[in-house]
Order: sequence, then structure tokens, then C-alpha cells
Amino acid sequence: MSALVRVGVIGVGNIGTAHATNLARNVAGSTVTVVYDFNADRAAQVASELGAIAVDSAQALIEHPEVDAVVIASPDGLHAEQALACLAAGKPTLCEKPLAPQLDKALEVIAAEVALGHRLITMGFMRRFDPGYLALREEMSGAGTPLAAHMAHRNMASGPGQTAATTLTNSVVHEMDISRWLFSSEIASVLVLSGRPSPMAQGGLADPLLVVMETDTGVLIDVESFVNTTWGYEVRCEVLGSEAVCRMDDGSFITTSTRGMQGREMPVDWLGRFGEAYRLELQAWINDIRAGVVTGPSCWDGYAATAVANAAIESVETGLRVQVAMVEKPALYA
Ligand code: ISE
Repeated sequence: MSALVRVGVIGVGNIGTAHATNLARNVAGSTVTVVYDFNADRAAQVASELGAIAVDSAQALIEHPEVDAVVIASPDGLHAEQALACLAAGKPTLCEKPLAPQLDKALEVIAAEVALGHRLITMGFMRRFDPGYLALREEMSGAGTPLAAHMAHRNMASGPGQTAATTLTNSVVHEMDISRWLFSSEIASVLVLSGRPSPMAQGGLADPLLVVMETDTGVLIDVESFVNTTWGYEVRCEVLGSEAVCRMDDGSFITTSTRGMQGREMPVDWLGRFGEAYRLELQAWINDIRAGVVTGPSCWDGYAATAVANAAIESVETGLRVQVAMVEKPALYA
């Protein structure tokens, strides 16, 4: 491996471009050598801005001799097959969430990594690197027994073709992961309620959703998921312990009071809210590669979050509280 980790980025839409730019400019120890996007013009533009080359397939990028490590930032449905190709090529990979929207695909990746016998894939659950969530987890340790949590995850506008299922696998998957991380427990059951849809929700989308989860240790978590605020992007989390309640306000935005008004700027999307978390996540990943270790969120974390999301989809369809079924955890992820 050269002195710098040479990264190939698959998918240079919103988040892929942010990752590529961070890796080329804001992360120590890495450079971006190759990009791929199904939109060839977009790939060529990002490549020329970052001094990389564009290739014409994800496979060509994964196998490229000047790619030491891969970032998968393609559409969700392609993550698993590209992760399998990275495992076959033996290259360390940062895979954006979800590992796969479907459980069987996530399990295929787990099986391939277990067969390989060592971890190569890190999941892009960037909230675990967010200073706000880290401070919350630290504060919670002095709040007694965790009992409940109230979370809100609000996006400006739904994407084209968005459904309740994709809201769960693409968006609420963050709360499914961060709940496992905050409470060091698996999610045992989930119930999803949808009420009156917002008039801003297009195409009959059920929005907002109320997602109620219970961990296997009995912590109750409610998540309001709303993807059509029109006013801004917000992520909130409050944890109730037996001795204190701890609230993470929305990042590190400063509230200003003046002339009878009080307010602050709001981010319009996740890059505005979690920009630093993405950079820290990438820096940790590059540090790991240079040290020859893999310590970030694992394929098991990806699989577990997909298992909860799939149970949540079943709950939307049946209206029932659904138990989350998971396979036994392989020793690789102990
Ligand atoms: C997006 O893909 C993200 O990962 C954001 O963090 C999340 O807030 C958004 O809902 C997703 O679509």
C-alpha cells in the first residue's frame, strides 16, 4: 500500500461526493484515485475536481490496481452486491447504510465475511461519531437505569418514489442503529403507527410514522419519523433514566436572541447536521486501514438494523407489533 490510502468511491451523488471530497481534502492519510457513477458526466466532473479518474463500472473500480479501499455510496439496493464484490477483491470497504434493504441480502454479506474469516467491511453509521450523540451517551452513564427514549428524525422532503418501507430502511434505520448503540442491546420488537398523512406528502406516502421499539432489556423507544417538514432538517433524542433525563438538542447550533426574537439557523439536510460526524467517521476508517484493524460499525450492525427495519415493514403491513427475528451472532462479530 502506498503512503496514502488510495480510495475508490462508488456513487458520487449527495453523500458520495461529500465522502470523496472529505477523503481527498479533509481526512489525513487518504487520497481519492477512482470514482464511478452511473451518471458518467457526474463521475467525470467529480473526478476532475479531485484529481481522480472515472471508470465505467463499479466492478472496474473495485478491481482497479490503484484502489486500496472502497466507499460504497450507491443506491441502497446495490450495497450488498457491491459489498460482496469488495470482499471477493479483499479490499477494506466503508458501506453506506443500509447494508441491504432486504434481510436475505444482508445475511449473504455476513456469510461471505464470516467465510473470509476476518472483517473487511465497516458500516457507515455516522451518528456513532457525532459529537452530540457521543456526549449524550457519556451523560447517560450517570443517569441511572435507562428506561425510555424519545426521538425525532425530520427531513425537508421525501425523495422520488419514497414509500413507508424505504423511509424505514433508508432513514429510520439510523434510529434502529443508534438505539442499539446507546443501550448496548438488540431491538426485540417494533410497532409502526401511521395516522393522518401530511398534506405535503406526495403520492399517498404515509408520513409521519411513529415507530415504537423495545430493546431486549426492556427500554421503550419512540421515534417520530417525518420526511416532509418543508422547514428544515432535525434530529433529536432524549433519554429517560431512573435518576435523570438527558436531552441531545439538535447538534451545536447557537441560539441567538435579539430585538424580541430568539432563533438559530437550521440545516436543510444531513450534511448540514452531521458534516463533522461524516468527517470523523472517515478519519477513523482511514486510521484503521493504516493500522491494519477494523473497529467501526460492523456487518452485524448492518444486518441487525436491517432486521429491525424489515420487522417494521411487516408492522406497517399488518398493523401489529412484530418480534425481530435474528440469526445467532457469528463469533467474528463477538
Ligand atoms: C439519508 O440517506 C441519510 O442517511 C440521512 O442521515 C437521513 O436523515 C435521511 O433520512 C436519509 O434519506
